[in-house]
Amino acid sequence: MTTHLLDPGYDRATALLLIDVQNDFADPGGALAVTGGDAIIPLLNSQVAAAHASGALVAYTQDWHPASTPHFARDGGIWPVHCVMATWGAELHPNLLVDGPTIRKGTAGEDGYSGFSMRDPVTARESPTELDGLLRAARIERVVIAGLATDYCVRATALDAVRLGYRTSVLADGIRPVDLAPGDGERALAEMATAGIEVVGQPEAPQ
Ligand code: VGL
Ligand code: ZN
Repeated sequence: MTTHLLDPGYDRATALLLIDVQNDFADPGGALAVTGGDAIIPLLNSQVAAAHASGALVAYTQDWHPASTPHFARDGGIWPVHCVMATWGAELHPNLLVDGPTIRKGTAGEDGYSGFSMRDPVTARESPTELDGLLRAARIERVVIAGLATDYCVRATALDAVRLGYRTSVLADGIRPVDLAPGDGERALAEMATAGIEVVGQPEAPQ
């Protein structure tokens, strides 16, 4: 049995944000399967339990696209068709412990990767999701982020969280990269650390 003792310090002012743990990313048969995406789920579930035990909020995001959007390669973007709203691929992975609100992004065809904001692919206008309002209403000051994928939605959500004034941690063992280019995941982690995000569980680089 594997035990997960990672304790990032949950309390009532902290929210655990689990990003896009959906079939299309986390299931090996998903349309945009992230290597090892399902392997993080036991750790995520133990984090959900630890967060709830300490009175922390747990919230989930879903990438939630219309069937046709400039986000998809066939409509001018870069991605295979994935997470089309109300399909199997868009559902949260069945092994994930879901106990908290879910925020959907991309709903009107927007392109943003962050759980906090969406970007109109034609006008480039940014608009917020409900996530910031939800966290402010719960008096959250700190967020702990894990999920998929390191180099896209985890990165964008974490960078937005810092900009919005939250103390922000990312669980290094609870994320996996798409790695469209080799090293994208590592570069995203370095960028997050530079932005003031605490990377929890990351072994120190050898001196
Ligand atoms: C994501 C690529 C396309 C993500 C979403 O959740 O990281 N990546 N859409
Ligand atoms: Zn997407």
